[in-house]
Amino acid sequence: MHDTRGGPVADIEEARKQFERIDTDDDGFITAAEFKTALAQGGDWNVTESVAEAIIARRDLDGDKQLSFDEFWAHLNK
Ligand SMILES: [Ca+2]
Ligand SMILES: [Ca+2]
Repeated sequence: MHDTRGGPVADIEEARKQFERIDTDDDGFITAAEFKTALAQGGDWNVTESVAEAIIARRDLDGDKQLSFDEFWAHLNK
């Protein structure tokens, strides 16, 4: 655990909650299907699975086609 104070960084607790909301099967990875569902629930019904895959691919650092929390978090901190 890091405890770095004094920088305007995103809140890791909030990020964790958001990640867990998207990761509906709780396996610790966000797939394109889970991401698409989350966006649809947020009102973005235009997102198709291939769009979700493209978004995942941009954030996917290790190329496994899923987002780990580290990848999700790294993206938030860009
Ligand atoms: Ca999952
Ligand atoms: Ca990945």
